[in-house]
Amino acid sequence: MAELQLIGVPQSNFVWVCRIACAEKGVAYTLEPARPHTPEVDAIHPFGKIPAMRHGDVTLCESRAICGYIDRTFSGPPLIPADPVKAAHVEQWVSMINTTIDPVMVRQYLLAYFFPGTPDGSPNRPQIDTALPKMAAQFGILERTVAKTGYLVGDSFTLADIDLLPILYYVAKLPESSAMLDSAKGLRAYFERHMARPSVKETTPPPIPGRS
Ligand SMILES: N[C@@H](CCC(=O)N[C@@H](CS)C(=O)NCC(=O)O)C(=O)O
Repeated sequence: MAELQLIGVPQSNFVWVCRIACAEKGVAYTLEPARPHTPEVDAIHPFGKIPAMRHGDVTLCESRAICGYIDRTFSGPPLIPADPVKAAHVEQWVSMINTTIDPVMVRQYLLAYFFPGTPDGSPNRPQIDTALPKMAAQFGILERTVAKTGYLVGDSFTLADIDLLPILYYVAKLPESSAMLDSAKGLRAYFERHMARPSVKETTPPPIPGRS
């Protein structure tokens, strides 16, 4: 079978999600560390975003589609449970993480530190301050959810957890969000426990050049 190629810089939380998925399934892959809106990416993603994927004649974009393909194509532990209710709950969380949590914690808050767009390069305070109350609410929801079993869904590690961990990894490095994570003791324990999984440890990206 052709080798799977993931395309995208490893620091992207969505590229990291796909790499954890491969590691969980034991799937070999190569990583082409292309930035968004470069020819390799634009050839696959109509909006030039990362990750993209090649596997023989198959090309795909969007982390959810890529992880679904990896889950169905390769053997290894399922990333999405066979049980229809649990599978729907995983979809529900992946959707909420991608459409509600990532836009606040990564696009709004994290990028206000890493790519602030301010004249002197200092953190974009108005953008950070707007994100903080929304993040506090999201930390509370996540804390209550993982309190039940130590996972977002059911009692096993799924694509929902895979989707969340890279986001928590990044926000744990920044002041306000790391304080929020410390206050959410169950979520902090969830984070530490799952960050120690080999699939997560071995795919942890190097720092963003010049930014951490
Ligand atoms: N829904 C997409 C989001 C991908 C995404 O936003 N990737 C970022 C990097 S983390 C990107 O390519 N940004 C460039 C852009 O939005 O133009 C997925 O799940 O793959």
